[in-house]
Amino acid sequence: MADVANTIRNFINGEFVDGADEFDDLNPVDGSLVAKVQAADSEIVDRAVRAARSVYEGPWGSLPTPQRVALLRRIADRIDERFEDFLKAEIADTGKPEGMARLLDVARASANFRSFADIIASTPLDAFRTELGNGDVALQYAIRKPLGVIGVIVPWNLPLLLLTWKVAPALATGNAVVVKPSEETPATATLLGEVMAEVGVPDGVYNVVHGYGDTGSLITTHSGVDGITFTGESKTGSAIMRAVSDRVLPVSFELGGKNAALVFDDADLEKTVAGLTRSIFTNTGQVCLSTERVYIQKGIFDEVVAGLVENAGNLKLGTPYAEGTTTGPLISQKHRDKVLGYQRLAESAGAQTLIGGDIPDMGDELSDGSWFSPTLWTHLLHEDRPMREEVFGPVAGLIPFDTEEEAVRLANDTDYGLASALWTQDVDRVHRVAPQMNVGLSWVNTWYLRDLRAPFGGSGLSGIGREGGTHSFDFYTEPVNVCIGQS
Ligand code: 6OD
Repeated sequence: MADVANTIRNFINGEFVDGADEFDDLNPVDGSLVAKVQAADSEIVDRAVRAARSVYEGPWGSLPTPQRVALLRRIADRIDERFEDFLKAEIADTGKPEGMARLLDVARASANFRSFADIIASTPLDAFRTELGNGDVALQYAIRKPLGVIGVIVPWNLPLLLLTWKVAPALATGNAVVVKPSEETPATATLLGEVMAEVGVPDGVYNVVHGYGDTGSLITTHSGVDGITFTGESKTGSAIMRAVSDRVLPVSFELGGKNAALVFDDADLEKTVAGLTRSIFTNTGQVCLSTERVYIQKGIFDEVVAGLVENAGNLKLGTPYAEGTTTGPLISQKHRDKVLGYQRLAESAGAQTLIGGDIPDMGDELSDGSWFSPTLWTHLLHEDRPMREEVFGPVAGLIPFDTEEEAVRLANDTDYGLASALWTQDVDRVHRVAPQMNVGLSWVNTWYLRDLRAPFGGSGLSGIGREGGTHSFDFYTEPVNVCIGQS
C-alpha cells in the first residue's frame, strides 16, 4: 500500500511539480501533520492551463467517444485497485469514519467514472426531421462540442466524491481540467493524478494545482479557461461569478444549503427519527444536503424531539478506525470556531440546547482535534440567524408547526434552495407538497438517496445549473446545431 505522501505536489502535464511555497495539511482528528503541500503560484497555474489547452486542442478534444469511454472505465478500475490508498488518504485529510469513507466517498469515485462512461456511450444526439411547406425536408442534428479547459474547484467535505462527480463528465465529453482541491484536503486529488498517468490518460488532460482561495482566483481569472464548475460556499460562488463576468464564462455551481425537513403527524415515527438523525449528523453535518431546520407538526413534536435526542446521544464520536465510530471531527479548528459561534448565537437568541453545544473532552491525545458534539436546539424562532444561515456542522433547530401551509411557507422562506425532505405516509400530501418545495432535490421519506443519472443542484444561493447524467453535459459541452437542407 502506498503511504500518504509526506509532500503533496501539483500535478501538471503528467508530472509532479514543486510549488513556490508550501503549507501544512493537518489531520482534524488530532491536529497532526499529514503532509506539506506545495502551493501553486501564477506561473504554475499558467503551466497547468497551457498544458490542458494544448492537449485539448491536440488529440484529446477530438478523440472518438469509444476511446474516451474505455479510458474512463480504466480509471474506475484503477481506483478500485488502489481503493485502500484512496481510503487512507481521504481519512487522513478529513478524519471521517472508515466505514463511511469506504461505503460513500471512495466507492462513489469509481462509480462516478463508470456511470459517466455508460451515459456518454449511450446518449443519443438531438435530431429532428423538419418538414417545410414546399415539400422539402431538412435534417437537423445537434453535436455536443467540449467546452475546452474547465476549472474544477472542489471542497473538503466529500473531497474525492465531489471531485470525480465533476472530472468524470468533463473527461467523458472531451474536456481537459485544471483542478483545485481544498487546501484542507489535497491528497486524493493528487492520488488521482497518479491513476490518470497509470491508465494512460494523455498528459495535460488532468492537472491539479494546490493552494487557498487566491490559487482558485488564478484559475477563474485565467484567459485560457473556458468554464468553471465549483462546489462550495455561496459567497465564493458570487466571487467566481464576478471574476468570470467580463468573459461571460459558463459556470456550474453547487453552493450552500439551509435544508428543511418537514415532519407530518402521519409519518412513520421510527423511520422518520432514524432518517432525520442521518440527515442531520452524517459526516458531522458537513454535507451541503444536511438538514439544519426541522419543522415538526405539533401533535408529534415531543415524541420526535425525544427520539432525536436519544439518537444523538447514541452517536459515537471517535477516531476513524475505532470500532463503532459514527461521527468524526469537523474539518478544522477554524471551522469548529464557526460552528461554536452559531452555538453562542443560538444561546443568545434564547435557544434551549437539548444535547451537545460544546467541545467534547476527547482525551489528551485528541485535544488538538476539531471535535464538536452533536447538537439539537429548540425554542429558536424561524427568523433567528442559526435557523437562517448555513452552519455546516452537527446541529439542527427543531420548530413546531400547525398546518401544512405553514410548514411549506416556513421551509420555503429562505435564500437557499438545495434540498428538502418530507416525512409523511400520506401520498396525496406527497403529491401536493413535494413539488411546492423551492429546491432542486425534494426527498420524501428518505435523504441523500442518489441516482447518478438524476439532476442534482439547487436554486437561489444554493447554485446554478444541474449536474448528473445527461444534465452534466449541458454544462460540459456546447451544442452546435447542424441543419442540412436539400441541395
Ligand atoms: O452525491 C453527490 O453527487 C453530490 N454532488 C453531493 C453533494 C454534497 C455536498 O456537500
